Amino acid sequence: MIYQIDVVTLFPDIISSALTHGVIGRAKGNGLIELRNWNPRNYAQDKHKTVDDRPYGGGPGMVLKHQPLSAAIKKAKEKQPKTKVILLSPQGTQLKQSSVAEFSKRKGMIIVCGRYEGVDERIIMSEIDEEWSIGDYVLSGGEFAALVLIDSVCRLLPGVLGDNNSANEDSFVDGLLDYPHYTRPDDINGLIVPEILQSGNHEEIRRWRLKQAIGKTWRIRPDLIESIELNEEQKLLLQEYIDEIKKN
Ligand code: 4GN
Repeated sequence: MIYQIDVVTLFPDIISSALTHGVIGRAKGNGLIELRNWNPRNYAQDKHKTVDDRPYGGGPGMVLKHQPLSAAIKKAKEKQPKTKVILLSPQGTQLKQSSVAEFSKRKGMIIVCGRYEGVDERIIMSEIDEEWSIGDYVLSGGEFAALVLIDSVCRLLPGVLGDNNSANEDSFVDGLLDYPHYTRPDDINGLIVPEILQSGNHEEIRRWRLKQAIGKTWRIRPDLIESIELNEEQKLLLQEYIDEIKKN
């Protein structure tokens, strides 16, 4: 099953060029992902190909016009008639790893990228099914938010990451931050790799990593600890972590 991504954007090169790199670029080359861009500019009707206009009520900036945007969305929908149309904006529901995982189970996405001060509200009323945000900050356009959504979703698709299991071990999959990673050499200016990681004892290594993940989450993201239910092993490891801190 090929994951279908249709992006409605005034700057298709931002989307296309960013997705030529790394694992997502390879997945596109391997035919695991299909990406199409739809530029509202190509559907503008006047000779100047106008896509924006002044806001009713006055004020600074311009608003993305209904007609060219609506026409571009319609073309995207012809490729994916049943797929939900997503707008990325600060008003959306904040994206979480759990929502990313849900997107990766769909057949594809139609993503609308806004520009200027905003898009005509009638687009949101009649063409947009879901509004999502990548976080509480403002971007000059939806393209970088779209790339965050596309990257986070595509790396979860079967066959995109080399190791079949590596996405299952990510941060947030169990609601926790990641454990520390090391590679050679074992000593960098006296900063040494924890002994246990060189022991070959897989059960001890698993336990150490889980303890570090829980401990780090407890220290720097207590809100995440509050939002999950720790199992008995995780409670014990957190207590061990706290006791170790107190000793030192
Ligand atoms: C998305 C889009 C932030 C986000 C955006 C976000 C473009 N900024 N936090 N900017 O996910 C007005 C029209 C602002 C589109 C929008």
